[in-house]
Amino acid sequence: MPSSLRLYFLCIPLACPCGLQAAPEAPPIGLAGLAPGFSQHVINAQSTYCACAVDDVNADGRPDIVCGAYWYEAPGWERHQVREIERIRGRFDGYAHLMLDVDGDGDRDVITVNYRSASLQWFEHPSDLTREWDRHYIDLPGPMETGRLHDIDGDGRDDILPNGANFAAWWRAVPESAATGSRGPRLSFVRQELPPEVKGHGLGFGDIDGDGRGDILAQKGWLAAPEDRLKGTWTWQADWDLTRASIPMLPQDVDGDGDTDVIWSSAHDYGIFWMEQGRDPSGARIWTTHPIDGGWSQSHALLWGDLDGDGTKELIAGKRYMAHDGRDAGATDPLVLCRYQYDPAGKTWLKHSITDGGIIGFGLDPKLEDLDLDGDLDLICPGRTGLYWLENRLQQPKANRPK
Ligand SMILES: [Ca+2]
Ligand SMILES: [Ca+2]
Ligand SMILES: [Ca+2]
Ligand SMILES: [Ca+2]
Repeated sequence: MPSSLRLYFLCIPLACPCGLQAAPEAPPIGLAGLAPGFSQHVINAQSTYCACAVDDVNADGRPDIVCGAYWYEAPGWERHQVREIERIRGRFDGYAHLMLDVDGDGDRDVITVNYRSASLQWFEHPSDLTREWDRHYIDLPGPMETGRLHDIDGDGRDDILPNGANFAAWWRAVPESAATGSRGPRLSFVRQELPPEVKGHGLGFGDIDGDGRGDILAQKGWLAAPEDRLKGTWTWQADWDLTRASIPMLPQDVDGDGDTDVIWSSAHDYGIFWMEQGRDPSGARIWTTHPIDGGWSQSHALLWGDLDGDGTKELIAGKRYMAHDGRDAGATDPLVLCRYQYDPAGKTWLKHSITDGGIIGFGLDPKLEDLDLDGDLDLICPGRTGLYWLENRLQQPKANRPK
């Protein structure tokens, strides 16, 4: 553990019942452990929010960053207030930041999925950006680890899929009639129940059985989507029983044999794995687990994308710093971010370190987006050790190009 991180570990407040307070002093930022091909940018070293989003908040053509109480204006990352954020039993609310134009006025609003307030909320992008963003409650269903947007009912519109700790449901985005002069319909969100087996730690969305419909993956199995995803019955398939799994779990055809495999990691312990889909002699679906990396712990959030620009997507994983305030296995190990490329010839994964022993973690909802619009995907990393942009140097940003 680097001495700077050890110092930070000792300084971080483990619980604070007293509401908002100043963030702890962050350690000095070093470039140690950063892989070639990336540049590290400090957006806010004092930020401790665990989710972020990328959106052109001020509509100037440059993507900005939304993270917790603030949005940061590109290209200089000037900080602007979004709202005050409640700290509940030592943690800031906001376990996912999902951008969607909820009120149909043409700008994207931010939906938050929340554990300690047990709420789904959305915050209205104001026309006057000097104002705070107004809060709207969607529902109070119970604690949620985090959540993601997916088109669950197949109507072409994203819905909300949270990872409920003690409930099983998704929220269907329903367009209401567009008001005069609006840019689109205002959305309401309608709770849709799911079989209770989907409760637990772990969540994913994708077509497991190849029928073209997105299924829902969970800690102990998956739900097969019915033809009518609103009125039909989602059928539980108890195909696996994982330790607390990542959010998301990634349904991907890893080995390119035409069926969907599942990449997942142990969110609060060591290990990243993939489960290979196959058939037993009777034709029943079976899963064979293969390790990807057992060397580091707390990879809570996984990303999937073409970071190295070779035309093939890879797994990107990062450690979530202090997921359970030091109680998880490997909680004080160095922070790491890695990408893993499947090698079909060797049937193995090639590991590439992105950062090793640095200050950057992945939190609960990091983002993979082309933040500087230069044609390559960048990593925007929120967490309890700050908010950082890892600039991908595959392409040179246009603004920095010599004239
Ligand atoms: Ca902007
Ligand atoms: Ca809006
Ligand atoms: Ca496969
Ligand atoms: Ca880029």
